Amino acid sequence: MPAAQAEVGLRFPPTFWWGAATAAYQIEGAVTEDGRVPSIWDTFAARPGAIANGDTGERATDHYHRWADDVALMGSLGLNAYRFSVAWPRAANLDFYDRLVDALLARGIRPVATLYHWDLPQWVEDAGGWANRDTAYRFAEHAGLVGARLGDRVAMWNTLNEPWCSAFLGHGIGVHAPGRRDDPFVAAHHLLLAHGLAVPVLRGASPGATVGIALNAGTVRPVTDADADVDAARRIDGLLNRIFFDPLLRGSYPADVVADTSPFTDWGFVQADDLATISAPIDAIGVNYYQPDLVGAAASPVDDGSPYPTGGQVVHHPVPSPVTDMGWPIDPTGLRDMLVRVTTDYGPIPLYVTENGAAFTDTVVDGRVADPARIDYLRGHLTAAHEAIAAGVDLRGYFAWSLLDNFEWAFGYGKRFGLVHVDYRNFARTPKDSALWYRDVIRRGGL
Ligand code: PNW
Repeated sequence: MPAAQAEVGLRFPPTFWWGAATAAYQIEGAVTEDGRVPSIWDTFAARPGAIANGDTGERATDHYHRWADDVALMGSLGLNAYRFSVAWPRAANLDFYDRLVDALLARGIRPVATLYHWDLPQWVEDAGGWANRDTAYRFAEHAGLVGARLGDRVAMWNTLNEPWCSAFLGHGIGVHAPGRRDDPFVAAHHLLLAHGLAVPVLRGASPGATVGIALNAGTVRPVTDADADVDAARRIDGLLNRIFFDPLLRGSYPADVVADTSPFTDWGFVQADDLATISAPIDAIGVNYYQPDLVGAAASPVDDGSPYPTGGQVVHHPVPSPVTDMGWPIDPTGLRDMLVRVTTDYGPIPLYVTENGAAFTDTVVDGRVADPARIDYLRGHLTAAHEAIAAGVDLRGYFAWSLLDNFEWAFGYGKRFGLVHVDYRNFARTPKDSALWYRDVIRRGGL
């Protein structure tokens, strides 16, 4: 029986957005072409030891030159949405994105644009970067520029991708660009302010579009139900989830987070009207989910190199599940629980899974990539997403991370998240078995 007529056990809504996601620096390459200026990731990648194997985004997957083939590939997989990011360093010439958006629409693929997926122009960093409040205003100007060019065609905007990573990895432990160890809380606040300032700008430029933000939300569980472990989970949940969800959707920072973090920051950077700006109404939240977190109280203060500033009071426990090539535990219940929790605590608000996926060591054998573990990962997480819908979550779409194998930040090209394999010697694309499986899921509208 052809796949299209196969039984569908778990049917998704007919309006569901079936997508895949990428980010500019991870796929484009062409870092000196058409007026692109350097970003903090070019600078960071040039720092000895910053990136595994000395990799950089200089050529990446060469998508900047192969975009038309890549859009054709998306069409052949049946995607009806594609989430990409617009490189701020390309602000001087947005022709590439103009053509990309037209090509997507010509194939019936909704363009979903992220305005900041971590590639801050180096000139903005040199003026203080996210530690400087002015950067939020520079970002709103950038949003206006991109909105004016693409706003008539983009279906959904994500202002920022994962401000948690920018703040806590970029400014906390310094494993992401710009590699600073200063105050992640001031960076987080200025990122949120940037988002809030951009929302009305995008609404003006793109009246029909959905406007939102993509957060790396996660489920944080206590290792036992002892009070101290439950309190450790509260702290980490505060530093991962509520520090973003509360200002965005409730207009205030959580009091417990402000209290917990008083040894590290004084929050004096929050100005009178900021929270009103940050909580500008949005249409949807994008959630990027990879793994749950299991935490407990530390018997005595430990420094485990964690990005969460807790003064060493929390320990992260291994989750008893199989892991991906990143060492990240595979636990789809964390996705379901997170979607339900966001809806219960902050909703009802339309949600999109804007990223979900797994790295495995994939190789091409006779023109084929067998990646059954990725199929299991995707099936498990789509099942969890379906459970969330059944529980009343207004989930509107799902974007696999990633369309292509790509530059996995500090891990370089060694970690392959793609549905499509990239051979970095000649940039050949080979859809993995998971891509073909996903195509069939999309055709059937379910699992
Ligand atoms: C996300 N963490 O990054 C990003 O949005 C993607 O660009 C990236 O390729 C993908 O997930 C896979 O890593 C994250 O340490 C990086 O918790 C690190 C973390 C979370 C998300």
